[in-house]
Amino acid sequence: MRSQRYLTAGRMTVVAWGLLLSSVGAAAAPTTSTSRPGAERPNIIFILADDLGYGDLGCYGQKKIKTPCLDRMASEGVRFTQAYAGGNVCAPSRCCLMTGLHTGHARIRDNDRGPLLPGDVTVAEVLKSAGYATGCVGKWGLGEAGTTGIPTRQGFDEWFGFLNQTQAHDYYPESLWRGEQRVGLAGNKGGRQGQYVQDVFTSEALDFIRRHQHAPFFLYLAYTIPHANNELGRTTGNGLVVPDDVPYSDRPWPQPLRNYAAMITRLDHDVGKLLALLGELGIERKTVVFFSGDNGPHREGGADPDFFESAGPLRGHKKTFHEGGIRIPLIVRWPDHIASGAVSDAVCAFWDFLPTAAALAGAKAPKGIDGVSILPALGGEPQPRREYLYWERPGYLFDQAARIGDFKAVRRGANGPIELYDLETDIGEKRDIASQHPQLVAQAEDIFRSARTASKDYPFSDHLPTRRRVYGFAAIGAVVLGVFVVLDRRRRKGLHRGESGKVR
Ligand SMILES: [Ca+2]
Repeated sequence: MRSQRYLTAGRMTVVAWGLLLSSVGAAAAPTTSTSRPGAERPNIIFILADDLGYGDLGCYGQKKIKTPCLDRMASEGVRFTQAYAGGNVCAPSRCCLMTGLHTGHARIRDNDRGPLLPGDVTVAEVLKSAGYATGCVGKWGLGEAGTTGIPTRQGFDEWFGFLNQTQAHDYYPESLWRGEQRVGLAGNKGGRQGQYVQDVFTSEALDFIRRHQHAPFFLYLAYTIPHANNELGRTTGNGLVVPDDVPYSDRPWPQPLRNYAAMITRLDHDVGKLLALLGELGIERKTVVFFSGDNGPHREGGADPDFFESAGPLRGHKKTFHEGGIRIPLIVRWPDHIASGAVSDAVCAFWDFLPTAAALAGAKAPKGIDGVSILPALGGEPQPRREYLYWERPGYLFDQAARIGDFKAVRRGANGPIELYDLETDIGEKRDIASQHPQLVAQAEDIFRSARTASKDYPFSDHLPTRRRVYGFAAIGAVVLGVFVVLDRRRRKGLHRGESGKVR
């Protein structure tokens, strides 16, 4: 793979750490959560933003939106330039993050389906079985109340937030889930706007860290910023909800854009609070913090990704398998263990998180997953070569994509033509070179067929009518319309004769 270069990362202790733990890990890891051997194993925090673009942070080239805390986090850790989300929309992406599988194997491959089943193994279950305290705060989306897919049935000791993704559009909810109980937010009762949900999540996360500071813990903090309140956006034109638009109040931008920027800066500030708490508690050197986003930037609720260049140089946004839909920011910080200010162009994806977390904890990842540990990349070492990365989304059209070395194959619809791009020379996917590389196209076609397992929930076909059916329906419609017009003319003629007769 031409792109396996490690730009500024130095060799740090993380690789030795991984080797040490992997050699003793599984045996040393306790099987119950009551015996925790170790402060020596790092805490793990994964902070996820919702619909944050590859170009939305200063450290990824953003010029208009201020993100000083995340920029500093990048300067203290490793910033990945070729990290990918699990999918191009929320639920499948999060399923990949939690289960270490790509969307060709994952339980949940599109929005609004699921839930996770008891046999699905999550990163929380892996870490819990290794003795970690596990907590989830924010937006879940992998199972509704009463199902086996909720966080407390998937390895999390503690859970607070939205189960339902649509309900998560609301930034002032009247209630949230705590464990398996619905709890009210007094400040938002009766439609009041007293508790902005991002602030509530931040307080909850800080509280979780304080309570578990002495034991190894795993915190999955899935914020909803900068996702739009789509329903509000449809009625008011502004679904970007934030308590104030500081520090952008004086910008000559439309209000939704001031709000979008303020949301991201607020998120940045909250990440800063969390990192500051780790320092305050003296646990920053034993806490690995990941920060990323679940898919590309959106154009919902009045947002304008073109104005902010939210996808950076990439083509497309959320819901596409072009790079803008799936390439996302990824920053990892672990002081004294990984290099400061490193930039890695290692190719990795959400399904690599589970095996990476397992390696950090000295736990065994389940067999047969798609992910690999990225500890080598974190330590500035080359990642072992992987044959390809694969994505699918079985929407109206069954879309698929594969990253093969520096090449990227995309197909819109199960019967669509395969497009091919060379990301090394064409990061914006402007030149389809499929006709020049029939062998690579054949390889992509083979991956699109073989990289997935069949799923009764997600049949391998388009759900839109075929072109022939569209023409057929159009022809029938034209005939019906013609007959209606002729009959109507005759009716009018008859009516005219009758009226004339009456006058006479
Ligand atoms: Ca999302």
